[in-house]
Amino acid sequence: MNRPFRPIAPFDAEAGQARPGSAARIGIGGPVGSGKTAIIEALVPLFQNAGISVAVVTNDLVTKEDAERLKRSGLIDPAGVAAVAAGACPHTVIREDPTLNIAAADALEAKFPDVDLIIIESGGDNLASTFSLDLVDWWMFVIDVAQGDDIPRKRGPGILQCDLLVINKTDLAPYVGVDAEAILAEAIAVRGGRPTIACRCRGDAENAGVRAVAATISSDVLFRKAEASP
Ligand SMILES: Nc1nc2c(ncn2[C@@H]2O[C@H](COP(=O)(O)OP(=O)(O)OP(=O)(O)O)[C@@H](O)[C@H]2O)c(=O)[nH]1
Ligand SMILES: [Mg+2]
Repeated sequence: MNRPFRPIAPFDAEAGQARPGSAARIGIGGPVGSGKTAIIEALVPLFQNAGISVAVVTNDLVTKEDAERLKRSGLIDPAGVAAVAAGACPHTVIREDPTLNIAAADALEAKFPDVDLIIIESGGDNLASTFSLDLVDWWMFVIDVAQGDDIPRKRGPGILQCDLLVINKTDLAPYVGVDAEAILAEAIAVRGGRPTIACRCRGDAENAGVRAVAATISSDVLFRKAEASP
């Protein structure tokens, strides 16, 4: 199996190495309720079926709600899920001082040395939210169509700087008077053509959007060839 290459990693002088193992670390940020956990729930089985082992760190403000949800889901070994309670602005612990999240990811990797991919979900935040590259190698930002079709136009560092922008809940577009294709086109334009995917976690038996997200992670982060992708 190809081992992921980690281009950016915190340096640990005492251990003499950057991190305990070689898992790739990716972030998922985005506004409250945009579907970050739902996308993780859809991604995990795709990766597992492709032989890519996954662990997850969730961030909530003062609870462990998302971690408990994933542990109960039956989709993933509950021991492979860790929770960080941010306690303050969610971006503080994924950007300004990601120590808690680095420690949580390190602990998961120490427990599961063969894990391939660690997904770190930020607590729901605003459009200015970004990840420190001390914490993750790559990060995606999730918005949804029901938040307003002007969201891409409003730009914001989350939308502009992420490695992949995901526009979720396209199934809801007709109910909120939004043209999903127009949002996608505008998002691609404001991002200068950088990766942007529309998806839905409900009502698509083919799961096409989430599969495209998994394929992007597989090629851009795990450096797998298309035929070895989820
Ligand atoms: N209709 C529809 N509902 C969705 C979709 N994705 C997520 N949801 C629903 O949206 C709600 C929020 O989803 P979550 O996955 O909890 O969102 P989140 O971004 O993780 O939320 P926080 O962690 O609280 O910021 C839930 O009720 C999901 O079932 C989608 O594609 N379509
Ligand atoms: Mg969540």
